[in-house]
Amino acid sequence: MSTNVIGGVASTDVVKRAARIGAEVKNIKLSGDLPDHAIAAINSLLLEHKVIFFRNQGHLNDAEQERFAARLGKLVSHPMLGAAKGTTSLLELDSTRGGGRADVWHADGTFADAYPKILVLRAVVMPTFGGDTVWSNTAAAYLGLAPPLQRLAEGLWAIHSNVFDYAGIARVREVDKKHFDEVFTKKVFETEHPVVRVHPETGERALVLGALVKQFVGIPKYDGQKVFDLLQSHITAPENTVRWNWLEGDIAIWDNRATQHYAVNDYGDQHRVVRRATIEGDVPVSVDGRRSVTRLKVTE
Ligand SMILES: O=C(O)CCC(=O)C(=O)O
Ligand SMILES: [Fe+2]
Repeated sequence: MSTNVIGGVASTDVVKRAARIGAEVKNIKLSGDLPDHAIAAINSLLLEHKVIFFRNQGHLNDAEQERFAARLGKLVSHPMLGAAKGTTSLLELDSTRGGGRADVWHADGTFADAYPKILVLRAVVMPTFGGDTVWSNTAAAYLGLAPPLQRLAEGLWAIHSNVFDYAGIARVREVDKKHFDEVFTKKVFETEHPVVRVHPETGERALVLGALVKQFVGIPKYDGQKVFDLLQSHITAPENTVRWNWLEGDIAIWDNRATQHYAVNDYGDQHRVVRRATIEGDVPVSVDGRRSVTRLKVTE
């Protein structure tokens, strides 16, 4: 194992990639065997930068990715999509398959109350051009709102569902529609989340929105769409984002409680495969101390 950094974190080994979000961490070999202080250092870098990137982690196979990720919390598999073949929990996204191109702004799994807190994504097959992923800092997006708009957002709750308005999404392929209709929505979840959650570890306020929002509680769809567009536009503002150009063997880890992400669909028919470990999250809490509530859960 390489000595480094983490643990005694040499500041030169952490290179910011944008002012508000994202850092690359160099000179560390990720593994399930890292000492506790290294794992604690990774967690605090994650809280600070929201998404952290590691190149040259080609030594990680599925099992080793899971072993490393399990050091950050409890691994869970996707409620509808299950675990990729040969793994206990990994989600595979393959560009040639339905649902394999996550080209919408979203936070992962917000249809559930305790949605994932951390994701560990590994680049398995990358195209020769394109295929970057973009992350946004949703705490910075909240901070960028004028105070009256912060207060508006703090009073709002939104219903998130896996049966969201899929027809409203651009570039839908037949294979994606089939996957959405037959696999992704075979169970139905609807959860009410506060639009502003208080981060359980940092205390920061962050916006909770994204593609899975179906509507706001108590606001008709027409007005709701405008409010959604206004708030979400602060999440997608380029200044609040960082973009990663993947090489095979890279790892990205993000804090799903304070980010959204978008996998750019600009690599044509090329093959792109990523595998993701998912770490169980906690139920969001609003600024006035109320917790998210699942209103509907149909699992048969
Ligand atoms: O394909 C990617 O880069 C990201 C896919 C995604 O949304 C995810 O892994 O949660
Ligand atoms: Fe995602």
